[in-house]
Amino acid sequence: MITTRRNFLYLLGAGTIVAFFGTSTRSSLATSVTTTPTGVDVFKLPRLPYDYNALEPHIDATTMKFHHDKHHAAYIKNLNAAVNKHPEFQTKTVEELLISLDKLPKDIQTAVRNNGGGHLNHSMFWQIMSPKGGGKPTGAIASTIKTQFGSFDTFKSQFNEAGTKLFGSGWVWLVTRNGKLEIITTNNQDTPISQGLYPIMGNDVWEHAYYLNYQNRRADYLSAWWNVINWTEVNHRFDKALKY
Ligand code: MN3
Repeated sequence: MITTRRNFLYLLGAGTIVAFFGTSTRSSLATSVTTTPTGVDVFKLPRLPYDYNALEPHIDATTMKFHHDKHHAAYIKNLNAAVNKHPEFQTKTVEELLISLDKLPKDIQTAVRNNGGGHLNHSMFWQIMSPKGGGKPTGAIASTIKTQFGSFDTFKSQFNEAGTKLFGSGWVWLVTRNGKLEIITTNNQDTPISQGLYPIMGNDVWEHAYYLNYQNRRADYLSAWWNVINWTEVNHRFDKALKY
């Protein structure tokens, strides 16, 4: 399941998808002048960049398989169904849709918020984990965490505490606000980019992310998750965050 489609996963844009899947999609969209659903699904499920069992023992293969193949796939399906109702939005990237939710037709705002958010959040999630991950942070994110939180351990415990205290389903994030690192949480599939904040990294604390292996022990899952963090990718996203 190794993929070299890093940019594909990262950009998630309709245009990018067309680049990989050929131009027939774009041609049919370009000639579509009615609001009739075209039946063309522009958003595609990105491939996992590693095998389902690659993150064991921290995240088990069954959880990964259901999480990616069922949950993420459902967000894609529902996002496509939403934009297919208004084909003029099929050319937007998922980020563009989520940044301007209030500009979308009322009848698809909630569906795009939930399912576009689910697509974007999970696409990031697969990338910021790696079977070769874990350990202490590296590069610029390491020094910035040390400067702003005092130590990696302090940062990690604040991040875990935020994730543990989040009631119900949602995400815990590291974002930048005015150039400074900040830990925030969002409910459901809400994404920081809808608040104008770029997510450097985020952990999924929906029960579907951990319940098979950890049952109700969300704190144990949050602790174990650091063993699979891909600091190279986190640094890449930190760089983007500073320019966002
Ligand atoms: Mn999830």
